[in-house]
Amino acid sequence: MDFLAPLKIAEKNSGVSTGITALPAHGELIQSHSPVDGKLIATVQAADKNDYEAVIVKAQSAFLEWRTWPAPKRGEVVRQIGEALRAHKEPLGKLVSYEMGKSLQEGYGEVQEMIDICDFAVGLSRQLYGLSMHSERPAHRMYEQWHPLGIVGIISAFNFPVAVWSWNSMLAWICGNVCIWKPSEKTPLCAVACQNIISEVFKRNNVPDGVSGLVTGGRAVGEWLSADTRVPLLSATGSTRMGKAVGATVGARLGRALLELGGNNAIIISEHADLDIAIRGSVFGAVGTAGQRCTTTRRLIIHSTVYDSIKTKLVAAYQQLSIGNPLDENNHVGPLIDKDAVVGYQKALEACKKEGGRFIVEGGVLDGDGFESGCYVKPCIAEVEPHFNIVQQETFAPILYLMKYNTIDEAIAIQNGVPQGLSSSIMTLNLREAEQFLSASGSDCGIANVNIGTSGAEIGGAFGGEKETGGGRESGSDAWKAYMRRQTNTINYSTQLPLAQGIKFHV
Ligand code: UN1
Repeated sequence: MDFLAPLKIAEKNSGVSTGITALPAHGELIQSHSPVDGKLIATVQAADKNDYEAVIVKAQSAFLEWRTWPAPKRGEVVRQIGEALRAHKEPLGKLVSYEMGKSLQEGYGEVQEMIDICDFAVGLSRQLYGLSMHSERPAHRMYEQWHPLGIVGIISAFNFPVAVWSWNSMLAWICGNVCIWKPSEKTPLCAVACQNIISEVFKRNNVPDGVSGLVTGGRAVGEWLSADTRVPLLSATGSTRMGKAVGATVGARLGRALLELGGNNAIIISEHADLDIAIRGSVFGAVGTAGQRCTTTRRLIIHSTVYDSIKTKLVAAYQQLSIGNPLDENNHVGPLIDKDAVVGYQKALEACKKEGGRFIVEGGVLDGDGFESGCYVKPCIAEVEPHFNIVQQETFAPILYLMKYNTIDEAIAIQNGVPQGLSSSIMTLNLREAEQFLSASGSDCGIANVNIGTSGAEIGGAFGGEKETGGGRESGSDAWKAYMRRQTNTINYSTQLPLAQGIKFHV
């Protein structure tokens, strides 16, 4: 593969590193097979408990130095990482596409998202502002400042194998933290490639070795990070089931968890919608990344007066979709990540039919030429009732559920009537209903859009959601505050010791 060499991916790779140095690894051997063609890309040796310890110890000592670097100087290192990512955008985007299975355009888009967060973090490195307050006591000054936490653990998912790590690590670094990354064991080569790219930058800048730890592995590594009191913050992206386990373990030790979990995102299509925008937004939202984004559009809540016309247009649009090798830019939809995901998709189709769902675009697994990996499935559409069990769940596959509404209040209630709360949209040109959707009595999600689909958020906003989505916020706005500890400082420069609240105390 032409894109492996510039990323320094060998046939056998260590999945353990301290940022500059790849350490010998002693855990299981992970074979990374591409869902695109089923071929073995390369192997990665995972971390065992001793390897994990070595990375933690190195991270602890690196933190002692890294936290003393001025934040803008740390930002300068992140600026150079952004430059290195620009230089590697093509091979890294291709690797993302080949190892994970998303379309090449989306692979490039993911690397672009990394570059964008680098730029954002560079600016932020000069803006880690605290407030200053007026003290109630004379000749006293009161202010707050933000300090780094220490080791930030990052558990990332297969579906955004590089971008979500960078949202966390770039912010964590400019804040003065060191990071330890457990990538998905389904996409370990993307992680090795990122380590290889940044290690050059770190070396050039004399960054202490240990600032960017990598501990590849499965569930056990996640459990070590969750239980480890040396890891004050653990940021985890993945299923709600995983998040509940991580949240419970981190909570039991009173650590901080930043959780970005499942979504069950809906678009409300009003009778006042621009139907062309509504269709395009819905189709990209539902089939982009083969339905494997946490922001994927899973439900369309359609006004009864436009329901039939939307249905006809959707069926026509789905007929135009070409499914196949995602590295071929003529294809819209690539494979699911693996055969387990295909089984999950099939089970969801069965469950939907059993509950009375009617498929207007049939699903199915593709076989034959070009589909040898067994991971390609047909994007499909079912008419359902909002309360169906299967409609309440997140299935990581391109299955779109249609349902009808009559009043905007009813549409919002359906939209909110699921356990998850990540992303949501309304398609409407009507100002009143748009504002109602965005109001406190509107969408209960972390992201609420108007005339835009549910996926494809920009890095500048805080990203995350409510309810079973976990409540964390990553990426833009003031999400950086989650990676720091706040300290309130009061300084007395008077010759007295007045007490707050006017308390008198004489000895
Ligand atoms: C995810 O699926 O975990 O908003 C992240 C989006 C992307 C990020 C998705 N920017 O769809």
